[in-house]
Amino acid sequence: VVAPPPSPQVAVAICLLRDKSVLMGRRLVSIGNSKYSLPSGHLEFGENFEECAAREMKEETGLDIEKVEFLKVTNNLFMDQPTPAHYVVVFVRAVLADPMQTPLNLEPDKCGGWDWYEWDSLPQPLFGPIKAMVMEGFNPFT
Ligand code: 8DG
Ligand code: MG
Ligand code: MG
Repeated sequence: VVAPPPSPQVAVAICLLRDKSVLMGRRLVSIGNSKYSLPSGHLEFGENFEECAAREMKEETGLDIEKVEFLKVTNNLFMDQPTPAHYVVVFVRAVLADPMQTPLNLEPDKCGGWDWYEWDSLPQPLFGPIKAMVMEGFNPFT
């Protein structure tokens, strides 16, 4: 039996904005392990981007979000991984439905914990794709 060729996958990553800060966490999964990244996850069959963003945010942090807006799409190759991967990533921004709500680390096997970071002092090391976007001048606040 021959394995089917791999396919590109679609993910949604969320810039959750609170004052001057965004929510980030340290990845504990193979792609980008130990690097800081935004909450994100795979688009499920039949979902729109806003639904995916709200679902992944709820699953990973317990937070309810609103005002989800499309920002940018990127094409990301991870060819030097043990299992090569190809992601089309839809970046959105959103805000908290309740500004008093605080993030929970609901997938501690995948994330070291969530925290708020000001855009001009993001945590290091950043996950490659978001690092590249920041270096190109991407700013989810503008
Ligand atoms: P799921 O099973 O919950 O659907 O997925 P997940 O476990 O939450 O997936 P994820 O790793 O959080 O996100 C899916 C992929 O998105 C990730 O493996 C790599 C890709 N991705 C990029 N660029 C970026 C980025 O800048 N930030 C984040 N967070 N993920 C990104 O290609
Ligand atoms: Mg995720
Ligand atoms: Mg997820």
